[in-house]
Amino acid sequence: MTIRTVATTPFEGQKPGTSGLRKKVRAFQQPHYLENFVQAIFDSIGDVAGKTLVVGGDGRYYNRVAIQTILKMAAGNGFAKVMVGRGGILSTPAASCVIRKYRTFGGIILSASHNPGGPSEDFGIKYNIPAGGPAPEGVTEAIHARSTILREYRIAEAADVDLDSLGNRSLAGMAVEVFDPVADYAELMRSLFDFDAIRAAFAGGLRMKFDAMHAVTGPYATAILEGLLGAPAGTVMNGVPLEDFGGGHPDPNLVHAHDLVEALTGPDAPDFGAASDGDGDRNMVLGRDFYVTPSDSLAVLAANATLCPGYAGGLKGIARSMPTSQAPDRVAEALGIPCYETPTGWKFFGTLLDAGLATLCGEESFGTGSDHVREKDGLWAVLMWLNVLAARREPVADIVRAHWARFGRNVYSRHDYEGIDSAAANGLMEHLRGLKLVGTSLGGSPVALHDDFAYTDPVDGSVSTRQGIRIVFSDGSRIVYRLSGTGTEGATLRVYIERFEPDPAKQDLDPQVALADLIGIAREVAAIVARTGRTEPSVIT
Ligand code: G16
Repeated sequence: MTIRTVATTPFEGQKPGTSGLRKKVRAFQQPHYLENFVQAIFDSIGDVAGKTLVVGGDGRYYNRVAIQTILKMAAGNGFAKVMVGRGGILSTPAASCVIRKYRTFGGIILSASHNPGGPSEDFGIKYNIPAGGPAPEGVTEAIHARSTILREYRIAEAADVDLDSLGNRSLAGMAVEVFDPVADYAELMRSLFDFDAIRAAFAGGLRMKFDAMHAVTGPYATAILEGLLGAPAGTVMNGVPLEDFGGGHPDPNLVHAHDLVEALTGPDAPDFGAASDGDGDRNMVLGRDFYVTPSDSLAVLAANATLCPGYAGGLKGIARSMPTSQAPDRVAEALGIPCYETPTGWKFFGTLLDAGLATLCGEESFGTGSDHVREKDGLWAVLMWLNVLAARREPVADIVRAHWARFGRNVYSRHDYEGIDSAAANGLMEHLRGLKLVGTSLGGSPVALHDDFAYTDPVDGSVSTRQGIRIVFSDGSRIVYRLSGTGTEGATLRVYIERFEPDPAKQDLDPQVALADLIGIAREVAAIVARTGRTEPSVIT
């Protein structure tokens, strides 16, 4: 066995964003680029000798190449064992599940999530800690710092490992276990939800479509929905994972999951529709002719959680990211439990879940999850909805409308301006930071709060600043501005708009109509048209 120490020089910009390092495939294909980052991870996470690591990804282009490199580097750095999903496949929540179940020294997940895949598209890599969640900022900062001074990496000289058949093999003295990526995850889901009731609902005629978008959830959804739960064949659409996601954009929203939206439209449409993203951590939920916003989905699931066996004992708390609507806060208040407001990024939920302060978490960016793993979990959210539907036997739209009637509706929309010039985007944010709005009125509404959101983690005391500009009006309506931390080209401006509507007679309005005045204010205050040259958002959700 030969371990080579290879001389290298640092690359600029190996700084993880909202969730890991995401770049174009061609950036990762540069000689030493991936190796440098992997070595920076191994150098930053403590003594790896004799430890076990989990590795897997969403199956996108470059997944297999990267995994072979990571395996050889794990051997070169002294890991005792690496567990790899068959075919190099592991959804992000399944990776979290396996890391926790087998108490490994964390894992490396290869994904650029909802971003497109293929030779000219995106790739990504992140390290998840032994608790199963994305590395917190302290760790990602250490990895970045290490990447700027790295001079060499260690790699075993060995043949590629067969990733396509289950079993144990050896690579330069290190054990490699190729395992079924679905089995442990399916078992965990079975422990949380009433599979008998859901099976009975399907047998009784509940009709569903799940759009896997040619991404990683295909095998999971097929095995669980069509296999264990007996949904008819064909319930899962686009179920075969492809390296380029079939040329699509595996982002489960109203724009990119248009096949599903079409399938759920009209009087003969199925009762329930759902989609997941590239790596299986996001979800979108639809009823017949009805879209459930991610914020409402979290609120409805929280209010109905005790219908599910895994949550029958009640919730300890709810956590949501700051730009997520305040609908979950109302449920928490009614349940007499705390609701935490964190910055955008699932990594901020980890400490709350570990400390037992929160049970359910969610984000407006199509992320919902619980303390069962330390990632958001697309299929978990779909199964929780199915459990609620099986228990309540009402249409999705009726359940959500009844929720609004009880708690009030937080009418909500997000406007994304994608691929804008980075300097213009930074200028726009600086402009917003510099305004003095408290005490003034915008469009006749007094501004009660105007700040750049900062967060102090209640568990470990760590502080995160500059997490989004908030303009909150005296009636509680909000406009929030952030720049995305997950893109790979230019900048994406996200504008989040929200107003509370307690009157059931007014709750059924189209959010774009109900929020029109706030949307106008949001554009004017930030001078979006003048600063970005965009007259309309690229995506509205
Ligand atoms: C990641 C994070 C999420 C975050 C989302 C959007 O999701 O895990 O917590 O909400 O990015 O981030 P941004 O608004 O900065 O683009 P994913 O699904 O891409 O891993």
